Amino acid sequence: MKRIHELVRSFQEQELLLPIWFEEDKLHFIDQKKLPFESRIEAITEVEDLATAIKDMTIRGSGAIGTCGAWGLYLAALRSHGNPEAIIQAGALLKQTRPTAVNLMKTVDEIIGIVQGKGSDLIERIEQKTIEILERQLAFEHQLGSHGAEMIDEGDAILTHCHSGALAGSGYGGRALSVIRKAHEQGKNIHVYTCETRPYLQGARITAYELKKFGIPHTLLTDNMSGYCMSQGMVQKVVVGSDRVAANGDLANKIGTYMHALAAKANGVPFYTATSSHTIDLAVAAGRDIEVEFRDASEVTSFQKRAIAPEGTNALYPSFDITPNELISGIITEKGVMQAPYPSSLRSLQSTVESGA
Ligand code: RUB
Repeated sequence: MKRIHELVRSFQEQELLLPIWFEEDKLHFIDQKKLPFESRIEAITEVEDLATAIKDMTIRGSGAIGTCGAWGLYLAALRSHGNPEAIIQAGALLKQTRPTAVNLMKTVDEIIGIVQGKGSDLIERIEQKTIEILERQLAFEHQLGSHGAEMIDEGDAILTHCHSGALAGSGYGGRALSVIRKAHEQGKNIHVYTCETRPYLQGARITAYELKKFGIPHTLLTDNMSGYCMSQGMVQKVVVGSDRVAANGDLANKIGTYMHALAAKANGVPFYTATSSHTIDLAVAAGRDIEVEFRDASEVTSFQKRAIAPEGTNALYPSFDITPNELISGIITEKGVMQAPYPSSLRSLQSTVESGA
């Protein structure tokens, strides 16, 4: 039987950029708000601190917060000596942190689904489930990366938005950057345009940081430059992540994604989302039913605590937008690239996943 510390050691031996891991009885994670200027590692022992870190975006990205569901409940199991009520409460707390990304909800539900009995046996079962989830998520990154890389041609310039990379996932390349990293590893000569992503600048701070680390040529754009670049024939593909995909293929992703999808459609540039079957939520019929997180307006009127607008300026911060399915050329998953009509392709993907085929 594999133990958590063996899993962490094996992850650390691979070329991974882990967003979160367990060591010496503490959960460790990289403070993504400080990147790339500081590589600060936080170490915590309470699930409440993990919930705060997710809420304030110290740890972020739909895949990474999905694995936080598993890590958080493993921590809760240890701290409570396997008390089912405490574990269920911890799950409820984590699920309240960020509403749009579905992976966190699914991972918490998966673990809560095995909470019966109590004591050391329960801790051990949660440890095994955590290992299963973490290994599966990492395998997805390699699989979807390989399927997505088939969509990338020699010489392509690929535009991406926000940060759908290793630190937003399980350490290889998350979703969009798994596609890009695999294409690069295959020797394809590619270039990436990374959009800065106002107001948190995940694209400028974290995507650029990872692309530099992986040695992938890239250029930073502000979000409002994508239409111009596409109209000039500078971009051959758009690849972004997604926080939730509805049953009809509409997707929720970082605010600004919809704008890039419209520009891509107008300029004949294929627009893909790289994701996993875990992010597809068949319980939600269409994008309009996805809850979009609204964050505090102060995150728009200031940057790194410095005001950028006159005091008292009203601002709005919908953190995600919805890209309708008709703008999407393909949904890249660990099982292959799903094509329109999405209601049927996503349903058959889900039955393949459920049957374990
Ligand atoms: C949103 C973000 C990405 C998604 C999708 O993050 O970075 O849009 O998470 O990418 P946040 P992925 O609001 O947490 O910064 O599918 O790889 O998670």
